[in-house]
Amino acid sequence: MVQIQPEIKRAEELRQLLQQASYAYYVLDAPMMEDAVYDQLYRELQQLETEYPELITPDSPTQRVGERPATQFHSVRHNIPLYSLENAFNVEELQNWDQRWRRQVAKTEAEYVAELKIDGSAIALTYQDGILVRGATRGDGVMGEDITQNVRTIRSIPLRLNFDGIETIEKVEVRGEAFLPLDVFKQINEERQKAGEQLFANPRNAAAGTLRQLDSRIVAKRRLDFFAYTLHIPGMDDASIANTQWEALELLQKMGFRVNPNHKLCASLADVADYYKYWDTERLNLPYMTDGVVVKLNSFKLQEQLGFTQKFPRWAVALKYPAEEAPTRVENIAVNVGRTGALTPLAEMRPVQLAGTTVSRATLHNSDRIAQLDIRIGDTVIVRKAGEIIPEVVRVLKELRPADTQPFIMPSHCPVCGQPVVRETGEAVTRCVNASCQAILKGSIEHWVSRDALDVKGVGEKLVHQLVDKGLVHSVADLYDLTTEQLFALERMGKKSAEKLIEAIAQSKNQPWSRVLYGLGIRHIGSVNAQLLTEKYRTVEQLSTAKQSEIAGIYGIGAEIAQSVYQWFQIDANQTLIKRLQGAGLKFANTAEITDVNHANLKLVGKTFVITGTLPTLKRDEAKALIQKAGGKVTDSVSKKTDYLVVGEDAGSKLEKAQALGVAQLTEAQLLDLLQGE
Ligand code: 0OW
Repeated sequence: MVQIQPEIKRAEELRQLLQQASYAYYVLDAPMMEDAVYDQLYRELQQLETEYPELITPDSPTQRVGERPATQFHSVRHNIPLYSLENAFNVEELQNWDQRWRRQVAKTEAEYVAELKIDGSAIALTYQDGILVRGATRGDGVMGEDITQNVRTIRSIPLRLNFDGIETIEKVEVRGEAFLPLDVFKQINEERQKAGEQLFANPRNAAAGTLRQLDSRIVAKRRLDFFAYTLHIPGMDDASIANTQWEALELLQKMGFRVNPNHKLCASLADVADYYKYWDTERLNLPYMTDGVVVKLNSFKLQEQLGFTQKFPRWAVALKYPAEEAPTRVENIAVNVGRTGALTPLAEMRPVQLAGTTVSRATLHNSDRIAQLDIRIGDTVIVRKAGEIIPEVVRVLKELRPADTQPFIMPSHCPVCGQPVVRETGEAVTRCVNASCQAILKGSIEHWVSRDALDVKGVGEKLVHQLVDKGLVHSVADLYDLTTEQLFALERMGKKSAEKLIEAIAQSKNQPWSRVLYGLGIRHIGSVNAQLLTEKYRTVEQLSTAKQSEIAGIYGIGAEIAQSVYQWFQIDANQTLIKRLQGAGLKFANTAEITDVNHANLKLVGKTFVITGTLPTLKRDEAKALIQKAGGKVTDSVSKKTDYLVVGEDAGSKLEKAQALGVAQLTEAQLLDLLQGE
C-alpha cells in the first residue's frame, strides 16, 4: 500500500470534493462547479479505483450507480416503527385533534411545526458511524424491504453524514419521503407510453414502483429525490440531540439531507390554518406532488408524553385537502394517434370543475384499461384530478348506465390514415405502423433528421411542422425532392438558409446504412440494434427478406424486436418508401467497416479487451457480444495494445501478463458499469 500513498490521498481528496459538490448540487440546489468539472473529477476517481480497487470505499460517489440486478428484496425489521398519520379533512377536524391531545395533558400553550406532506414513498435510512448501511421501504411500519442498493442511487441521500459541528453519532436513523419530481414523472410516462408500457397513474405509484425495481441501474436513471423529516438516535431518547422537531429538521440539514424548505413554526392553530389555506393553491406551483399538510407538536418532551395509539402518533395529524373527484358523463370516446403511432383512447366528457380547472377529457391509456373500467359512451364516471396530474377516470357508476350502451372496441384501422393497426402479442398498446401516416409523419421526420439518425443540421421541429402543414412533405423521401425555391417560399426563410438546408439534406445521403435503418423509426430499433442488424444484413434486400426467426437469433435482438422489424417490412407503404429513398441515393448497403463513432451508445469504440477466467454471470461469448455491441474489440491474447482485461474466476497466465504490462483489470460488474455508466 505504501507505494500508492499519493493515490490514496488523491482518492480521498476526490471523494471529499465530489461529495461536497453533490451536496451543493442536490441538497442546497447551489452547484459549486460546472457539470463538466464534476464529470472529469468523477472519471479521475473511477480510473484510480479501477487501477487500485482496494481504494474503493462504500461512500465513494462511484458506488452509487447500481450493481447487477437483485433477484429479490430481503425483508428487514425497523428498529423504531414507522407510524402512519391520522387524517383530518378540514380545519374543524384539525381542531378536534387539537382538543383531543390537550385533554391528555394539562397543557395550555404549544408550538406546532407544519410541513408539506410530500406525496412519495416513505423510506427509512440507517447510518453506522456516519456511513449509510441500509435503506428500507416502510412496508407495514414494522417490517420493510431492504432496498439499500436502490436508495444509494438517490443523489440527494448522503452516503456519509456530515458531522461538522456536531459530535459523531454511532447509529443514526433517518426517515423521509422518496419522491419523483413532476417533470421526471411526466418524462417517465412519456417513455412508457412510447414503449407501449402501462403508465404510472401518479408520482406516488411511480416512486414506489421505482424503489422496488430489482435493477438499480434503472433506479439510477429515474432521478428520484428525497426529503428527510425524522431523525432518531437509537438508544438515546430523541430529546437528547434535539429538543424539538424544528431543531431536528435543522440538524438533518446540517448532516447533509434535503429537508423540504416550506416547513413553518406555528405559534398557534390559527397559524397552522393560515399555512393550510396558503398551500391549497400554492401547492399547484410546486415541482413535486403533495398530499396535504403534516401538523406536529414541536416539543419532543410533549411528543413523548403523548406517545402513540396502535397506529398513529397522538402528537401529529395529516391535514388533507378535499379529494378532487367529481361525477360527469362520457359523451364520446375518441382515439388519437401519437407520434409513435400509438392509438390512445380518450374519454370526452361533459366539462366539470376539478382542482381549480375545467376538465373535459381524460386519457383511457389503452384497451386493457378500457376493459378494466368497462367504460362506455353514455356512462356516468367518477373522474379524479390530483394536483396537476392528468385527469384520470377512477370508476364507472354502472347503476346509472343507460340501456343502449355498447362496449367500446378499439378501431381495427388507423383513424388518421386508414391503414390496418397492429397490436403486438402481449402488448397493451395498439399502434399504426404506416410510416407515412400524417399523425406519425411529423414524429418520423423529426426522428429521421435527428442527431443519431441522418443528422440533418438545421432541420428542427418548427421547420418539419411547416413542411408537413404546407403539404411539401408527405414522407421522409419527399425531403430529397425539396427545391430551394420551395423552402425560400416559407415564412422567415432567407435564400441563403434555404440553400444551406438543401445542401444539408443532400449531405445526409452519405450517412451509413445503419443510420438509415435507425432513421426509419422501426419500434425497438435504436441506434445500437440498427448497428447489430446492419452488421448481419449488409443490404436492405437481405434484411427485408429475412425470416423473423432468423432475425430473432442475433445476440442482443429478441423475439419481440424481430417481430417488430419483420412486420414493418410487410407493410406495402414501407416497401415503397424504401424504394423511393434508394432512388434518392440513400445508402441501404454496408459499404465501409463500422467506423461510425458518433453513436452515443458505442462507448467502447477503439478499446481492446481480453477476457480470462469464468465470469460470475455472463458466458464468455455473451460478454464478447456486449463489448462488440458497444463498439469494442475482443482479442485472445494480452499485449501492450490491450486496454482492459476482464477477470473471472481462476484467471490464468493472462492475468500475470496483464499485471506485468500494467493492463487495467475489470471485474464483470465493472465491465457492465462501463457499458451502462454515465
Ligand atoms: N409525507 C410526509 C411526511 C412528513 C412522520 C413522523 C411520525 C408519523 C409521521 O411529508 N412530512 N412527516 C411525517 O412524519 N410523515 C410523513 O409521511 C408519512 C410517512 C408514512 C405515512 C405518511 O405519509
